[in-house]
Amino acid sequence: MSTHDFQNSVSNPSRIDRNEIARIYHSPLIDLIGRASGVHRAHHDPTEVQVCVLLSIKTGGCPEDCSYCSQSARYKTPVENQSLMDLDEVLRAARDAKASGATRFCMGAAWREVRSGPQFDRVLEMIRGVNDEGLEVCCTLGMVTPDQARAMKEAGLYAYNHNLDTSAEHYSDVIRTRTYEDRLKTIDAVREAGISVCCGGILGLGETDDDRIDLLHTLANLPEPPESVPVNALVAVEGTPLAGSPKVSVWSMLRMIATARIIMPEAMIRLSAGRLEMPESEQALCFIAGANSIFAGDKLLTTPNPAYDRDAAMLATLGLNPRPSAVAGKPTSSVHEHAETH
Ligand code: SAM
Ligand code: DTB
Ligand code: SF4
Repeated sequence: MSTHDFQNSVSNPSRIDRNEIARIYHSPLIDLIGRASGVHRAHHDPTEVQVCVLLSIKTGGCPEDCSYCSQSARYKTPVENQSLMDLDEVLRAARDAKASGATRFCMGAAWREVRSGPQFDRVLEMIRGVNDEGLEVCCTLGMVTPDQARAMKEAGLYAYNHNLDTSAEHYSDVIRTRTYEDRLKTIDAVREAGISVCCGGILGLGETDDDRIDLLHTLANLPEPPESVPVNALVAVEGTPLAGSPKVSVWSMLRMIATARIIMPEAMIRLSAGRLEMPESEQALCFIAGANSIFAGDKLLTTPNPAYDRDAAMLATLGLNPRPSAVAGKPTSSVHEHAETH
């Protein structure tokens, strides 16, 4: 790493001042992207992206009222409820994901919180099975207790996703059935259990720049910054209170991604929901600004995502290679190889 690159990153990212974040966030976009790109290159291989696959293992009927979500039982959306999937079906999906070049497999459930019992035991079996495939296994199941987090760690869980979504102040405009504090408690339980933390947010919830800066400030000042920070653009779903919201501009995504990259230089920054609406040129800018992961496959949890082959072609065009799994003995087959077989 050159001295110049090092000076461009924030020296102590775990205690970073809000004014400093605001200054970075509001700097001229062209400078912001350039600086973020330098930090990215100093801390990561800029030609590498991690390819993750999502699977909704329990869909819809959620008691929470998150105003962006297709799976809340409170809104009439096009999503069909589905009870917890069978172990075999999940393992089949994980093997398919691995064969397609993904190295991280994330299982999502439309639960407010995990309840210990037969369903949680089945999820623990899923974690064991996916881990045995040499994939980084991630779950997002709502709130968990310290004991549940430890049980998941023991079963082989690599990461847990639990987003803060927006600022503490704006949170109650978006979600009323739980608090920011609830969210932070789960993140704490996950961290204490020794599980890698995946925590980020969504743009397009009617938040201001100050809300975005507050979210970044909270993330970077967690006792340990998250290893993974998903940046989602709202997918406006019919029937939810946020249906009809304006599309998030690429410039907002770039400011968010670039600032996150500068203040959390080691994290994986995931260009998550919203890619279907983004031309490849816009996605390329996000990778230049420091994003280094995507969700692949034609479905996220319930909403559409670019087709697999389209992403493979985009990565090949940009000269981006899928990053090997952190848990596998050897790298899985690459997206490029897969693309060439089509
Ligand atoms: N129920 C669990 C929870 O809320 O933590 C896990 C599943 S939830 C669907 C996972 C994350 O997906 C949410 O925290 C939110 O950040 C993101 N998400 C959900 N719906 C979205 C949408 N319509 N657009 C963008 N991101 C969304
Ligand atoms: C995250 O931040 N984004 C992913 C993953 N974590 C679980 C989920 C996006 C969901 C988008 C809406 C849907 O498909 O239902
Ligand atoms: Fe439920 Fe999670 Fe959707 Fe909120 S985001 S309604 S907790 S599935």
